[in-house]
Amino acid sequence: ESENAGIAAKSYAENNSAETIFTKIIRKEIPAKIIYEDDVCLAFNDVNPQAPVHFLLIPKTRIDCLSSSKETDAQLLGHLMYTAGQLGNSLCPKGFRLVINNGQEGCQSVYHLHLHILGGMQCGWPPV
Ligand code: D5M
Repeated sequence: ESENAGIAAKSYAENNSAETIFTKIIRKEIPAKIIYEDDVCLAFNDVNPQAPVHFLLIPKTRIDCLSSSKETDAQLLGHLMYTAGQLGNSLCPKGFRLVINNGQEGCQSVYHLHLHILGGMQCGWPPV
């Protein structure tokens, strides 16, 4: 059992160290419509928009998903949340929605933490 745990831990570590397509966007190796950038985060339009305004905000340092973030990431997470509010308000002054998909049942497909900011339309509730 401990051997299996070791294998699981290794494959998680390997998976966790793998880059995603967002790393290439951060390095400007593939194109994206970048709408904001600072030292620690980057915002760019979603390639498959689900609203008239739909962009993603990501940390430049990779965290694979929200639930794997550490307490030491709290300042970065706060900066992302604050920045989402500022960008959302400037692009969607009448309101917007913030979404973080987390893990399989959360419908996460890219394992580099990202905040979806959606707006430019009337949102509904419940969301699903
Ligand atoms: O959402 C991942 C999101 O990432 C999804 O809405 C598409 C978007 N995406 C994927 N590749 C790109 C590129 N290259 N540019 C811009 N946007 C992209 P999730 O929350 O993981 O389901």
